[in-house]
Amino acid sequence: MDFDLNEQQEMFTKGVRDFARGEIAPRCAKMDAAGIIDPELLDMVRDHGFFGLCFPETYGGLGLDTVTYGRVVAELARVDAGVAIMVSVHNGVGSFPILQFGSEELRREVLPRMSKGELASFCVTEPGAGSDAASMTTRAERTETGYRLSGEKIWVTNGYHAQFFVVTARLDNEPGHDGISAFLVDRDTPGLMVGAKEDKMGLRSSDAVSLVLENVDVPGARRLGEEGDGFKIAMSALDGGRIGVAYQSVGLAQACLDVGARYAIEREQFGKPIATKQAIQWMLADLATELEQARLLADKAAWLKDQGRSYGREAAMAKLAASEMAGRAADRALQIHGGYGYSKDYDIERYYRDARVLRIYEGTSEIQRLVIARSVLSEYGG
Ligand code: COS
Repeated sequence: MDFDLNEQQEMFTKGVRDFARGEIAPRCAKMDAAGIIDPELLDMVRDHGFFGLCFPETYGGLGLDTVTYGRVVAELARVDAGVAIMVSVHNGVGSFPILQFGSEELRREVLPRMSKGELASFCVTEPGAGSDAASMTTRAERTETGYRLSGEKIWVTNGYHAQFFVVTARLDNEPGHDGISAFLVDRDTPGLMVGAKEDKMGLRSSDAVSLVLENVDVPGARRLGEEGDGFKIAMSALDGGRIGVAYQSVGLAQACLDVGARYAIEREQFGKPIATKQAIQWMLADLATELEQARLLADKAAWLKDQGRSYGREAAMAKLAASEMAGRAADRALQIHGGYGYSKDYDIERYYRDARVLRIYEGTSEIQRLVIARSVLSEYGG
């Protein structure tokens, strides 16, 4: 067993760390206040190839393995978790359905454009269909040339900038999971309306919008997989997406450890740095230990994916453990800061807000437990 990254992975990770510190860090506070990514930074992210991390080189991407990709997401999240989720959604749930289930012709048409920075998004959640994704009501009906889609999607990450929307819809009112199909919809398709951005508590450099589809005509060639495959496509995309969120959580928790430890060393009370107090040391020790546990779980899930082995259960475990850990990490690091941590003058205030959604999106902690429990019970005949 080898826990070291190879030389290329190390180099790549260091390059991303330097980019994040040099270009993203100076912009974080402003982007958080404005609730939007700095357009200049978006161009830089695009030019540096962050939107083609996981695509094979034949489609213009960098062809990274999942472990390296995870390190990239973590390094971004260590500086700005919003930028990290933008990159992660694009490379994960936004493009995986095309890479895995699109026709070769569609892949050749679309993936090079995505690699160059035309953003992708994933549209499953609806006002009445959150954790129970299969209860979606967005409709698709067959036409002479393909399909016509109508309905509403919400919490579409990247939707404000996206050119491509992976949309799931119920075909011909067929009930159940098998009634759902998946489609790739271009932004400029008549009838597709991108709604206002959510005014979110955290991850404010990343956008999430609602999407209204009114008689949106989609060519048959833009269906992903077979008719009725949409639910499974969405679920398998989420398996990979959850690895991305696990690494995002690891990166954010690392940021909490960074600022918590530094503050503890600098801050003096009772005549000494608070880092000399056991109460503070134990918080840092627990944070560092849990962070390491979560990183190992994320690496295991990513490694399984790279081996072409089944990874849904491990992805759910990694997402559950890492997102819950990031919440505790932010809470501990804020506690170490005392009253100052409650002020916007310190990064920990943003980390605390950013950490909260990790336990919710791409499947709540409760859904991860459900996925894990079903997998465990099935081993015992349950
Ligand atoms: N990959 C491939 N297929 C999968 C799958 C996966 N990860 N998970 C389930 N399926 C298949 C099942 O095998 C089943 O197939 P068959 O009908 O052929 O047996 C089918 O999909 C239905 O599965 P299941 O019965 O488990 O579906 P449920 O309605 O019970 O839903 C949960 C399962 C709750 C796990 C699912 O709805 C879920 O993940 N919800 C959370 C959604 C989410 O994460 N939303 C966030 C969106 S991004 S912000």
